[in-house]
Amino acid sequence: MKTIFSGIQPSGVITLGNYIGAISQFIELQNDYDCYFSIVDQHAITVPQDKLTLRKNIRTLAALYIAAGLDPDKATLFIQSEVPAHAQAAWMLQCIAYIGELERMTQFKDKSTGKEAVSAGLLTYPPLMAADILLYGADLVPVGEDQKQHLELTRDLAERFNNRYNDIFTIPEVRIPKVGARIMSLQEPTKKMSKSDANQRAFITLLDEPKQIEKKIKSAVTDSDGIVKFDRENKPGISNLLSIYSILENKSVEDIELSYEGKGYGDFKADLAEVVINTLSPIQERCKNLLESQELDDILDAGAEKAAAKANKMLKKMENAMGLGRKRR
Ligand code: ATP
Ligand code: LTN
Repeated sequence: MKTIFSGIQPSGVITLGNYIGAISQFIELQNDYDCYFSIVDQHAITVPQDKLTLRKNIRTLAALYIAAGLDPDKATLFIQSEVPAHAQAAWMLQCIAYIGELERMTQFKDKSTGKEAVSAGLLTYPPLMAADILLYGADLVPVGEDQKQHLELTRDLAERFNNRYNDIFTIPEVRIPKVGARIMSLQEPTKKMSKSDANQRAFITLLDEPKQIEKKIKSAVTDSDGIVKFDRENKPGISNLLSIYSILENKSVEDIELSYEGKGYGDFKADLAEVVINTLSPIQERCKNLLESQELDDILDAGAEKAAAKANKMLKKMENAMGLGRKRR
């Protein structure tokens, strides 16, 4: 059975973009692969986080993974910082990564440009991500479009390590969904929807109340011609809303366009709000129950134990390949 690894940062409550681009892929794949899904809290601290909020977001993300359909009997769910091998392997990979290639990452440029204080961790974020993936010998990494460049760097680091030391790493492939790989901001539809956007109206979280969802969709930026038609180039706002509708309702964009012929954006937005609310409300209900349960902690304890057992084996191989410590089995 092939192995899958992916992670989501607990840098806020996850958005509809994370759900469509990442979690729904995970759920589809869990039946056919040996899956490891992580709450990558060490990635989240590459930018400042409030400690109480971070703790809350970690647990909420774990509950949302399961509430959205992840089955802990099929996939391993764990918190990155609870498996120390990630940080240990990340250090070794940082030592073979070049500053120049890290500085070329667009996510680093986006998150550092114009900032006065940029943490070293923001620059060395990709070797930690490479460690996540390579420790499990992942064949496939399901992510949204924005992570493609990080995956390419992971492959380069794995190949460099294999050539320089010992051929121990599987070279992972990226898996990007055909639709929904890049859900856009509701306020600036040429920018991706992001949970850490300063403008709360730019994204819908999985825990937004129906009223908030209605408001955010109603105030989503569109254009002034009033025709519900997909045209990414000239009508990015309405195209993004059409994509969301199409994915959540499993209807083709053409069919949706047809059913709104002669109607305005008001009707379309009201119906889309209903679609989003209907998708999210059962997830929210399950999430609430999980957060109050001991079951969630049991799942995370078992997940960390299983992940560590697998990761530690690869960590040993890495140390042996590089000549760290003393040779042991
Ligand atoms: P942050 O705003 O803190 O950078 P984020 O919302 O971009 O976070 P991540 O935790 O970095 O989310 O990403 C988790 C997963 O969700 C990744 O696989 C990523 O590619 C995917 N993803 C993130 N945003 C979107 C989006 N707008 N559309 C589709 N997929 C997305
Ligand atoms: N960088 C990713 C989150 C992430 C990840 C991973 C994704 C961290 N480690 C390993 C896939 C595999 C992001 O979405 N920003």
